[in-house]
Amino acid sequence: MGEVKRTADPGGPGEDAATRIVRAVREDGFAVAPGLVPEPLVAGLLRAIDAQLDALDVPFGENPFLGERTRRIFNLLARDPVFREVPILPAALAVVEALLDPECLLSSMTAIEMHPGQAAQSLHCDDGSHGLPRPGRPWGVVAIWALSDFTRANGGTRVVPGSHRFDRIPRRGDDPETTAVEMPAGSVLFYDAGLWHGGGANASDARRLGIVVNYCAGFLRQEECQLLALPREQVAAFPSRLRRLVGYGTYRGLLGHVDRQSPERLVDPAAPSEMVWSRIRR
Ligand SMILES: O=C(O)CCC(=O)C(=O)O
Repeated sequence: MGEVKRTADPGGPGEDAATRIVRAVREDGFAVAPGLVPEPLVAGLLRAIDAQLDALDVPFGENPFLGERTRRIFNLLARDPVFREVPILPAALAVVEALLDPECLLSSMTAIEMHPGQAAQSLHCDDGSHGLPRPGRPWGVVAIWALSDFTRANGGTRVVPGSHRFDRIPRRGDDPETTAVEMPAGSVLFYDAGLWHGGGANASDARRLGIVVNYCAGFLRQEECQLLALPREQVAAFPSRLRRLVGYGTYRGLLGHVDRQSPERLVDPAAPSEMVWSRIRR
């Protein structure tokens, strides 16, 4: 499968935080950025998630993968305006754009509340559905926002360092050595979507809460079809960057166009719309 590295690289002298994270994700497949999420935002997200868990009466998952002691809220952007801040937090988006490119998409965004007694999730890759050759360039980057502390005891995400370089996705019965990611609330775990990983087991007496923010290359299909999942009036109120992240933009001025214009024009007639055709010379 390939050589396994044990730890994320601590970074060289003089590197800024984003460069260090990008380098570690490229080399090790993952990296943790502590203190990336401002405390008031952590508090606002916790309030909104708890309100939605109640309002939607979210049940536990129906299988071991979703987690029989875990509750998930999908399509977060439709639920509360506070979630709009998450995919575009500049310090996090800079890392994602450096690893993918600035025309990447938000693939899905899910709140995960893991209760005591949750068993470990099976190892998997988040780009496993594409069937693209591997190893290769990153097709997706995932940012897990810790809204509570993540520890080995409460189910901190298990990763297989270096496994984004393996030539296949995990199979039933694979049992490689894993590292439990430990990080305080307010940290973000970034990983290459090709990394073997899974939620840990929660053997503590408290819940583990986070948001999984999954980005993909701009020419791939998103996990959540946000063009349909998000009411158009909501999208019209999004900042332009967020509109384009959910799909109201084009890739290289071509993929995703509507009548030769950027789909952002459907929610904002003044949106920029430089298309590939204007660049073609006679
Ligand atoms: O909760 C985690 O730590 C990881 C969750 C995950 O990888 C998934 O549900 O696909």
